[in-house]
Amino acid sequence: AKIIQEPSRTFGEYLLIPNLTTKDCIVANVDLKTPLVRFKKGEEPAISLNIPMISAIMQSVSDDKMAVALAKNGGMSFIYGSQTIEEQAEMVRKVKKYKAGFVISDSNLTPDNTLEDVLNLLNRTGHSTMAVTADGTPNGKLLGIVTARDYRTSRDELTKKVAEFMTPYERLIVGKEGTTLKAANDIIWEHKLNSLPIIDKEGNLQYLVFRKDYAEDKENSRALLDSEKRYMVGAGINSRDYAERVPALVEAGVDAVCIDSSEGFSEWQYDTIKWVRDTYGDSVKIGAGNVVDREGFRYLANAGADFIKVGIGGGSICITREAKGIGRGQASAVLDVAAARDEYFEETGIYVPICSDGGIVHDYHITLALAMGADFVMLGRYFARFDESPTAKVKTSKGYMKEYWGEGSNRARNWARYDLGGKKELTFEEGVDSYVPYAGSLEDGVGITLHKIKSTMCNCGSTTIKHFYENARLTLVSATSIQEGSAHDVVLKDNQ
Ligand code: MZP
Repeated sequence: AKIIQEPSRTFGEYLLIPNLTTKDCIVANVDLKTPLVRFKKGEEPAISLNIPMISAIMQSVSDDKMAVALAKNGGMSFIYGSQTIEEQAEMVRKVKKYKAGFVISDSNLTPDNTLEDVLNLLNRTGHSTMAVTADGTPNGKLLGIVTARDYRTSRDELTKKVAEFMTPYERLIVGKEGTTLKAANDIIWEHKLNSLPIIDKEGNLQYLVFRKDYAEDKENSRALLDSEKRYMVGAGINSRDYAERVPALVEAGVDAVCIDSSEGFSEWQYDTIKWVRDTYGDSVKIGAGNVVDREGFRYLANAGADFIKVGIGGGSICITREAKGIGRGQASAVLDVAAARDEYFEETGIYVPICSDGGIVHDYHITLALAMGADFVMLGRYFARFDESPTAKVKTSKGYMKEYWGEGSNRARNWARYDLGGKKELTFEEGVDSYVPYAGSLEDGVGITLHKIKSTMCNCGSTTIKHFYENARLTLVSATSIQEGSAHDVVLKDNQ
């Protein structure tokens, strides 16, 4: 055998070293937009994510409810494929039926409600825009239109868009968090504005309030309210029934599919990608994987994969390394594959995004993955903890937990993910059934995680993922210095 002498390393063995933070390097200026699918040099990718996070192709993680919640926050779910084609297509259909459009306010809202209340209602009803009327009925006096922040548009883009819609004599006046709808309308009229952006304490755009004319001017309203837009959603497929599954998913409106396999350096994946290309050309986007090295990446990139997932055996519920002795430390895998992606880009002028899949334990691991060259990360355990995951919330002696099980566990029975032919009765488990600590709502959890990522990027002098990857400096840490990294040599008050 050929022995790779460098040990296989994982995220916990690295730390970032700060770079100069310039004055414009503030959290509000960090843009986490990242490509989802391959693109040619000088061109824009057909699909981008507004945040570098997608949810795992797992029964215990990604159903239609998770997909809507994550899409609202700028990411994307890949709905699990270990269910019938009809069931999976129906979940995709349910996500796509949500319109990022209008809802008339419910009668419980009054002009004195804060805009936060309005935003909560938008979130609950799965809409991004609401007309608020004095009595809550469609025919009532229109007080204003509130649109939730457009999660697919960066703050700068949206601010530019707001400016475009203003007539030249108007100025951009910014309202503060906590304003009531009535107060917002008063500002709009007093300053002769068409719209008022509302910002939070950190200056991030939260939502916009529009002057009522916009509702009366149908043409403008339609253009302004991004209304034909729908949430993006992906779906997992396998290399067996793709000729039936992919058409059903496409018909349901899926934005991208991804071959879900614990080990993707295979001729079956090649055939699956080729079938999609022969059948649909470039119009159906397909991810593939998982691989952990340059060879695996190049094979799938040459096959035509739109993005490539990286990681074998690092998932929190995964026992593949124990069961089969294959895998690679996640950091080493990402570093190697990122270098292969850059080399491929140099050679061909085609950029194939890579996704670090599994093994994210702390929020900072996401930041490290981005610094090491991942374009985005896929997370299972992380999303399973939230209200929006499909599993039961259970009270245990250690507090509230959510159930979380692997696709290779007896519970999921997703044998297609691990299939290499052979007799069915010889299948063996590669995953476990477990609990993860309950963590509340996705929006709150993701909000904190993103804030941490952005703060760290600022420490490293970057406001974009590309700049961060190109300029980040990482250091390996010794076992002793890892100990130094958490509270030490003090007696924690909670433990007394
Ligand atoms: P994590 O975010 O929980 O650490 O890892 C999630 C990833 O683990 C998934 O995206 C998938 O690649 C992988 N996975 C899912 N099921 C199993 C299993 O049963 C598994 N072994 O390894």
